[in-house]
Amino acid sequence: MKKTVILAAIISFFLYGEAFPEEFKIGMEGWEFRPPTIKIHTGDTVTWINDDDTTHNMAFDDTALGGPTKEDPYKIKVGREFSWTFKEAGEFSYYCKLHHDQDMVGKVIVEEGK
Ligand SMILES: [Cu+2]
Repeated sequence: MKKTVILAAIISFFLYGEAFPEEFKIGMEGWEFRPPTIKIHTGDTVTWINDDDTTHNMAFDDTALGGPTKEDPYKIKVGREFSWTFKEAGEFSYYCKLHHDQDMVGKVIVEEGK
């Protein structure tokens, strides 16, 4: 992280009493999400990166989230990525529709921002 970003985070924390939004990365590798479960806070962004040698996709179980779901999963080709910012707290399960049968599933646990 750049020094200016860290400084901005510190100032933001003291001025507003809340943490600077963070970005988390989840790899798609060996037909698995790595790590399969992560814990974040509201306002944080998660980026899924396809490090595999085959196309994957991602779909949330929760259709109310407004993101990609079973009907319209987001296709992530090799080397491509997909980002989503979580605005509400909750537990959001997701999966790769292509490899759901192979247990390619994951979960994002979102806690209320501090
Ligand atoms: Cu897949």
